[in-house]
Amino acid sequence: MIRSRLPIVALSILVLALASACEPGDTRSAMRPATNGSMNGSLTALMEARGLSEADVVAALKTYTPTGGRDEYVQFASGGHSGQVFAIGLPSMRMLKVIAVFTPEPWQGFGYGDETVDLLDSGNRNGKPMRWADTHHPALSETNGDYDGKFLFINDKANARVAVVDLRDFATKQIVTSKLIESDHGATFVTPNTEYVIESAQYPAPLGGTYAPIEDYDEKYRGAVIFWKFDREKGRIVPEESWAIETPPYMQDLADAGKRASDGWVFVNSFNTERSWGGSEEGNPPMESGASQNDMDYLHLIPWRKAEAVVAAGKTETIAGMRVISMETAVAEGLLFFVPEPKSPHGVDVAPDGEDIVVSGKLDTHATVYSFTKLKGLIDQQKFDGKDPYGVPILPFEESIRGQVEIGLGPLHTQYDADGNAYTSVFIESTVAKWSLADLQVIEKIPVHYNVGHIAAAEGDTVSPDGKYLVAMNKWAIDRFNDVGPLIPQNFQLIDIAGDGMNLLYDMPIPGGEPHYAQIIKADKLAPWDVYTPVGLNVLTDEVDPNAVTGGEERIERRPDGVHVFMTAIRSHFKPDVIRVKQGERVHIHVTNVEQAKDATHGLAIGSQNINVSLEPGKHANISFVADEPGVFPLYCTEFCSALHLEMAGYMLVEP
Ligand code: RUQ
Ligand code: CUA
Repeated sequence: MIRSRLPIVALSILVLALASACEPGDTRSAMRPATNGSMNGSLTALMEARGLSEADVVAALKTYTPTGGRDEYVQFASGGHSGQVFAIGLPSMRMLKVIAVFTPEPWQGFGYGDETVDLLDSGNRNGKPMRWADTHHPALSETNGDYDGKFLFINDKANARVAVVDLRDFATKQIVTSKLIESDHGATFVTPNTEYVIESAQYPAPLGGTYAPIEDYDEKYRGAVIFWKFDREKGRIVPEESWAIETPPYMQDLADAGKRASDGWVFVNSFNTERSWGGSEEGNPPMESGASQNDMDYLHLIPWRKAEAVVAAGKTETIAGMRVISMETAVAEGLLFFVPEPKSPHGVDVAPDGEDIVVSGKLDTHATVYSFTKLKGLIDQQKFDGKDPYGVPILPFEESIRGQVEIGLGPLHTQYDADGNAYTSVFIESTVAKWSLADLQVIEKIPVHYNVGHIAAAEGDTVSPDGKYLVAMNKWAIDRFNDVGPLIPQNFQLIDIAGDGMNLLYDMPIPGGEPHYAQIIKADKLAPWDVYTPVGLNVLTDEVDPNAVTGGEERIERRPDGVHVFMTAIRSHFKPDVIRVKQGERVHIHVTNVEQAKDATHGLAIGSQNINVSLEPGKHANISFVADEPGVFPLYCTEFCSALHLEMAGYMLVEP
């Protein structure tokens, strides 16, 4: 990249100006080391000692966040096959939280003994516990096409699941899955008022989890796009009100919901319209070449409001408990159209006005810009260029597009800013290209390190993007960080897009799974709780738990179904702190953290029982297990909550 060569004097003035901008009463400035009056000299010496250029110092000043300072944006990034979601502050690039979603996360007590085990089990498939996921695309809930900061959705590509995270406590509340499909990728994407969460299949399979020989691929294998109905009041997906559309056995890829001009439509791109299914040892081309023969695949266009009416009219069949509009019905009712998209496309990104729809081909050098007005006009006039083998009408390519942008080798994903620019990641080139939506010309490119997948700009896929920052989510990080062995971190690169040029500000290693997509929300749109109120809240039902315990009510009761321990946690004791049971008895611990002080979290761990719950202030948890081994099992608090934290302990005695 081209480094800006600010004169050092100007830089020093900038530093001094920033330093003196703090009010005298600012506690943060009081905590900072005093300047010695020769800032110029010391800054130069420091730069020399650390080998920093002026551009480095400018980047540092733009990202450094003093102690106690807050970030302007929060980025939610998928955690790839860690199964989690990462919350990261921007511009500091500080990791704020790993949100446990599909994978047990001990420090959150997620998946060890309490109702979070049931939550994880609700995502089981074929009765098998699923304790990992491949999370790809987070979606913030939207109101009128803008992030509203209330909920976050995330998919699991490997096991076709969708989770709901409540942003009041940054905690997972629900996992849904349908046996209709076996994997997903076009997930999660929301309609502009979060009426639906979209999950489309990736790898075709017989719908409903049945068997069919792979030679019957064309006839029996199918894709589907699921529209999960979201109930904002309850903060939950309602599976009974959800439905799906059957699609041909192409590999449906990413999706996006129309907005503004294209509100009411959903776009799903696809590859492998060749319907290659591999079989390299059986005389077939391997999947990678079999699936990239055609010059064009199909962008799928679905008018979801119209489809919703067809579902309401009962024109569906039920497969694996899901109401499904068959392909035949979809074609007859005008619910599915194709338009060709070049070549091995990946991703479809609707521009803020909803009029432009951008698709890039991994094996093409262009970004193709479709015009929604043109697409809609062709559909209204029934002007088709034939049908695919399943009878789905195909719109003429040339008449559907506004133009193509010559981007470079391997364009992938596109985001937008506030000034009518688009940004496209260019995988093979390892660059991000900025281009103008108005004249479809590339303005500038910035190199990134290396093999960028998705990019995320601040509110960059809403109706009103902010610009300012863009994060390149790079797949490789070969020479970026201290070596840690052959498995190395992912690399997020923060890019300043506020001015005319793009400037690289910061590299952040992601020590987790490979994040695919992220969304970046203005931090002041988030209003997370400080503590759970009222005390005794069950954080999965959002209600005071019927077994919540208040101070003075602690007790142990023997009931036909086992020993019930009603326990409170408060600095620095559990009450009761001795639990006596007989071998083989079922133990139910109902424990409430009765504190309301911010950050006064306790944990309850019981040795050798695989029990470990996190009790944030006000939270109630129910733990149930069989004390099947006799012995003496210490229990203790896992959070260093006070000076007497080590004393916050007790015993479970299991008498033979
Ligand atoms: S996809 S970059 Cu799910 Cu683009 Cu991975
Ligand atoms: Cu409570 Cu440590």
